[in-house]
Amino acid sequence: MKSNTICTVFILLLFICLAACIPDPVREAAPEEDPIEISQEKIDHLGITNPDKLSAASKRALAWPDLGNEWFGEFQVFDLKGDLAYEEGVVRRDPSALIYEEGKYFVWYSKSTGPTQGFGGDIENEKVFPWDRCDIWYATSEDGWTWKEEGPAVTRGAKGEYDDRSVFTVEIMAHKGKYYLCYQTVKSPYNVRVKNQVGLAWADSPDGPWTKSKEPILSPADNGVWKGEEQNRFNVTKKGDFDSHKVHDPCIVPYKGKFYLYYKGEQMGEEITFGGRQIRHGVAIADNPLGPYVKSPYNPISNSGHEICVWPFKGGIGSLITTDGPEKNTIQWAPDGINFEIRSVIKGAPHAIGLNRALENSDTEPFRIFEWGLTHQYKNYNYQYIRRFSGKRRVHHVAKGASARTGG
Ligand code: AAL
Repeated sequence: MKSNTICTVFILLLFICLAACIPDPVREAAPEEDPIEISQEKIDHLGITNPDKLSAASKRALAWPDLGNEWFGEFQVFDLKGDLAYEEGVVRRDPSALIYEEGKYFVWYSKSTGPTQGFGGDIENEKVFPWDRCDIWYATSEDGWTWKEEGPAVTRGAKGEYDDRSVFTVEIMAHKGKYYLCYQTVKSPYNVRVKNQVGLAWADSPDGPWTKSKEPILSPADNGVWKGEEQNRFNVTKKGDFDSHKVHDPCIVPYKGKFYLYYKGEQMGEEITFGGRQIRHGVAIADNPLGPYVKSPYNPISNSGHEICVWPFKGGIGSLITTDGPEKNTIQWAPDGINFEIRSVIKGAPHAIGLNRALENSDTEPFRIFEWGLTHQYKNYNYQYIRRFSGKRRVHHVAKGASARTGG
């Protein structure tokens, strides 16, 4: 062999050796999958044909936490009687939770009158939303069906105050013999870029009188940047945090010796993403009911939802997620009040639910909290009214004429 042939062969061999030693980046990037632990019982329960050939769906089913069907259920909605029955020309919406005191249920809600003109005209004098120009009213009932409207509880502030335009979407917390209402506030002028805040009022009795906080207890994040001067809420240079535009639907829950204020965030430059509007929930925590409330660094704590509907369950917090986002129509639970996981998917729940706090004491049946409560419904865009829901776990699927025991 000539010396340059020997040299070529040597170089070739060297390349082959080097190539064998260099790790294959594609192969290395795909780590070995952890083998899934599968018991015969589980395979039988899930009806898997061949455990050596698992579809993506079967892999997900095998990875599910051990859940029964106790988080799954269905809802029905009914008309109320008395003063909360539908009334032409009046908006009653966003009922608070119900509390039971001195033999009566109490509920608070947003109330306004007259139709909505919207943002097209004279926003100084007209009504831009059904929840514009609202005050917070309350009603009582002995049986939860027939209600007596008792009068206003918290009214709008004087001109120039942070709540001079509307006080609305209220929640109640009863704690150690005192009562706290938290609610959304807007200051005039109500244009599409106006920031919305949260106010608080407290009293020694559910009938008041209520003392209002001089300042809001929660405000939007201040890190979004509007683009241009035009009143357009979609035009931004920077969107900012999930709650850079509005903090809405506040609900305070006493939890682990502190006060967790759950709320919905609306973001400047909100988009429609998969599953609906970009709505996410956050939480702010205080040592005292009156605050100061400090936003959790883990916010947002949901990627979906709309009105806040939260309740204590089994040492953690349950949350009903409706309306917007990829996880809408799910019930979620967080063992620590912050890290929520999906526990069930439901057909669709009544909107703006006011939970019945008198049902809160079950630690074994998560769906019991939905036995009955209040919700609101749109008669049309101008007028909404309060109704009653009942929720039931789904435990049977039975053909006509068959019994729940034998099926068919
Ligand atoms: C409600 C709530 C908030 C919104 C509007 C009034 O159901 O989510 O209160 O601002 O709709």
